[in-house]
Amino acid sequence: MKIFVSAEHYRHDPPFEILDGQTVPYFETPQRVAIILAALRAAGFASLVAAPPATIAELGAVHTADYLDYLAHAHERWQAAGQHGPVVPSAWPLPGLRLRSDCPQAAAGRYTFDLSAPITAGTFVAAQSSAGAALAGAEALLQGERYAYALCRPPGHHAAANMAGGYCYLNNAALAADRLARAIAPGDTTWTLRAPAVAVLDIDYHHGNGTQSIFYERNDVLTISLHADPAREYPYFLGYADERGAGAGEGYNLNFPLSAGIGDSAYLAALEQALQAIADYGPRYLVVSAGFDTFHADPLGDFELTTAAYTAIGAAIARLGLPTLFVQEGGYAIEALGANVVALLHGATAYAD
Ligand code: SP5
Ligand code: ZN
Repeated sequence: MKIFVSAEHYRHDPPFEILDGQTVPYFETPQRVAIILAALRAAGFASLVAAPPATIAELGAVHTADYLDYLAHAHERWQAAGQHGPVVPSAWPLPGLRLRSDCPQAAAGRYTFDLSAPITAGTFVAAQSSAGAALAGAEALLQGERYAYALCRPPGHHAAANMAGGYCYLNNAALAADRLARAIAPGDTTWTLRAPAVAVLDIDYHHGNGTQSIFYERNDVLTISLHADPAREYPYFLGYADERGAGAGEGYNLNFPLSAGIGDSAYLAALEQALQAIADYGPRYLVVSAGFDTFHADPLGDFELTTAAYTAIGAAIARLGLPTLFVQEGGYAIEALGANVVALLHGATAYAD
């Protein structure tokens, strides 16, 4: 399996986050990549490639130009305004308020939906590097690889077309899915334009709100997410079962909100339903937003999955028989993160046809 690594990820290393009102060390730490890499090497995965950073033009496929300009310059504008430390919003233009100011503090509120996406001097280049890994993974599938794994950091599935949040800045999985969808639509006579192309399966503990919103009105990318019920868990404001897509995309978004304490067997049963929906859709490619914060020991989650579950998840995904890109998302039980990533990839490759 080809593995693409975001080589510049370490340049994003925020010192703290404010988690439910408490200042704590940043959970989404550079150590996560080191731990995953060590586990992959120990397990014999040898084909590790440092991907080039994604260009602004590539990012424009799913992100707005004004948001990319914000991300690229937020930190320098923050400093120029005399602010110290990372860019973090302190006020939001919620309904009833006016979007007039574009001073750095107002811009932070406009382009960030929570307190967990601080921007440091190296954040944008790290995010470009992460997106580059996902795009390189998509290219590998287009070149005929059955599997690729993009070791992305920072993660991406909470990032919308014009908003950062939840440790995410650029939506790596959406960029990969969009590239795959665009590659097969034109000139392909067996598929009409916007015909079944790509499915995104999001197995991070948190709802993939960014991915959902990016593809909400499209029917060439089916988006499915299994996650903690947003009635009790972040991101709270999206991820409910009645969100089914809109316009041409109606019926092409599927959410599986799950209960606290869910274990391996109930989780795998829900996954089977999601996989059946993907099989019914009949895509050419699959992108998996692979988060491991569903693990029983994860400090952010309340699911009870074991390491063995990731092997079973990988195997179940493999049975779809689709060229599949795994994109790294969350996972904060760092002592088990390497083993869990290896378990997922082993589960997939062991059942490859
Ligand atoms: C990529 C990723 O996994 N991002 C997750 C970001 C979550 N940040 C906020 C978490 C708030 C947790 N508080 C939950 C309390 C109710 N259980
Ligand atoms: Zn997560």
